[in-house]
Amino acid sequence: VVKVESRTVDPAEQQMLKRAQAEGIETIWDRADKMKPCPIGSEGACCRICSQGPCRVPPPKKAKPGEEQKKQAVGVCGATAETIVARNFARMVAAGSAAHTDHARGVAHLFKEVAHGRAPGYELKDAGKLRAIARDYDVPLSVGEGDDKKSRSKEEIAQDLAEKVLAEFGQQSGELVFSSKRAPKKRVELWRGLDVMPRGFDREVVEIMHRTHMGVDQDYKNIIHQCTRCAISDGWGGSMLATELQDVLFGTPVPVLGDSNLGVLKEDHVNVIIHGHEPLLPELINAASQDPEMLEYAKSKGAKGIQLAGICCSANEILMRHGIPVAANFLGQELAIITGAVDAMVVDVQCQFQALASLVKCFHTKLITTDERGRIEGETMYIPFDDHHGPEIARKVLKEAIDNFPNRRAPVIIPEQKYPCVVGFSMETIRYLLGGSIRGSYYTLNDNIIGGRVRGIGGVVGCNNVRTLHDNAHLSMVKELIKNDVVVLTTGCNAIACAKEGLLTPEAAIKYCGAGLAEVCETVGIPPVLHMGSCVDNARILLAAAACVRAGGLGNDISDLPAAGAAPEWMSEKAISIGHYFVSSGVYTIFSAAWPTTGSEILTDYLFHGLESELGGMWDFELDPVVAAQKMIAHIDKKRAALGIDK
Ligand code: NFS
Ligand code: SF4
Repeated sequence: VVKVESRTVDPAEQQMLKRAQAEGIETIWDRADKMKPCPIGSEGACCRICSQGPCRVPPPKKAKPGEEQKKQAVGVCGATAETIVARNFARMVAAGSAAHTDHARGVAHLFKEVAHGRAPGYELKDAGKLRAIARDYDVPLSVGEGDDKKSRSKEEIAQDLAEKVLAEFGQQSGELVFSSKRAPKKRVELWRGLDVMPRGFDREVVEIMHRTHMGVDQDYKNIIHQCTRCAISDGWGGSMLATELQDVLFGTPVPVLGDSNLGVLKEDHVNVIIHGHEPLLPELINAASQDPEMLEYAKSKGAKGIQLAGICCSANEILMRHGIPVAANFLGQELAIITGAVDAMVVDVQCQFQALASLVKCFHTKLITTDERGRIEGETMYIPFDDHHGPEIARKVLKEAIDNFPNRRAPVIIPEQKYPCVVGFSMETIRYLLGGSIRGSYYTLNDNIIGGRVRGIGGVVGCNNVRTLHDNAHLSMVKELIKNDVVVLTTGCNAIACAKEGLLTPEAAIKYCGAGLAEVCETVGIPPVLHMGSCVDNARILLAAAACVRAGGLGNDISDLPAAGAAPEWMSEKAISIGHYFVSSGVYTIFSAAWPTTGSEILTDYLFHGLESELGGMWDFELDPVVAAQKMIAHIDKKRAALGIDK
């Protein structure tokens, strides 16, 4: 029997893994043990884009002294390792960007329907943010002149804005609005000079697919060039749009207290897990769960109430807007079901194991898919969401969960671990908390960085990866950073790992931080690790970085900031797109767990070193998360020295 401690550092999840072992239930760790990854594929050195292959071009063995060094093989068509590896990397960027942008598309469609009053259950909650976005998109906020000047209603503004936003998906030329207006001036000029300003969301993804088709772009630098344009269209486009429009519809997050880990489930309540990425339906499920009629219905089935809990990025969305507890991150999705306490798991898109469908058959749990793009063979039920019948659909989903409460069969075992967390640090909240009252900007944060109390900023984000000890890299890296006075901005599954460890509380500052950062956290009353949301909310980190630049004192571009980014347990294609837009924005970005381009030394060297002279940011890879953190700190110190604030 495998020791559960070798699989996850989380004691609640270890308990569930023990149960799985005892009852012969298979989890992702068991499947990973059985599945040996293909070494050539993991280096990216395998091409299967045409039927003359697959062609394998692994790096040749190093020649022994006196022997002639063998050349690296090329594909049947002559494609070099550089081309093949770059193509594979590019397709990851395309898929990741497509996921974020297609998420934005759904939000934009809903936004339009809300603006026209055709989407019951929703409203335009944040009028201030609506106007700010409208200004960027040149949508007039008023009509008439002089004495006749009249402000336009929220709905009128939103209707115009929706058209402009939706047009950007199919836009063929020109520039995306956020990319050109929200990035620092110097960055935009750099991008224009390099000809990497994105033209339209869909176009950039399609172009990667075309260029990486057999026999098209066979110059690795040119392939990466298009990766840069596509990644910018994600970070400073699709992801940012998803985040901003969600804020308009559901509210911009402000600090809120929540709970984390499997102990948030309640034996005597109907437990509904919200798992996936798009908060459109979860927002309404939350509203429905507070409906007295629904509560009565739950009681009629013998439950004391309804407990919602999240997994993955939907968890982050509803946690930071409503304080709904988070049960687990990516690798905990099966373990939640293994409690035997989950009456329904509601999924939409992204990061959902197909294995859930067979796992729920060992328990009473209903697996409810809700998105036409994300069906799972063997799902218990499909209740498709649509913009026009949201509240009805949310009630239907909830009713299915309640009806299932009396069907629990396996003994319910809920781990007791449950930790509080303070979340909801949107770019605006950080500005409010760490901004000077006079300047109303990020000046106080900058001032603390210049003064050295805060050494720099670390963005630590991203997935879990079953090939690494679950949550270990996240936690070791974050602790190393805050110990060295680097304030951490977090999203995604890293944020959930930190929540479960108690790092998202102001008290964590005294326990884990260096003296300088601890003092700042204590004065302001914030945790040293600031939860900024889901993975599309990495756009909030970009906006925070742009705000730091604008506040002054730390150079003129994001690449001047003492800042670094990381995804210590990444696994998804989305993570590669995110990483590449951080690099394209001028950030030193380091990944752990695995690196997908080792099949070409030349290409890897270009990503790790060559890009710096073009973009000011570059990729890096380091397996050991503490060493990776030290490399981030070294980069931060390099930037401090360049700014002359070395001490
Ligand atoms: Ni990001 Fe969110 Fe988690 Fe990774 Fe998946 S949930 S969008 S992809 S695994 S952080
Ligand atoms: Fe092989 Fe070239 Fe076809 Fe790729 S495109 S599979 S390298 S022949």
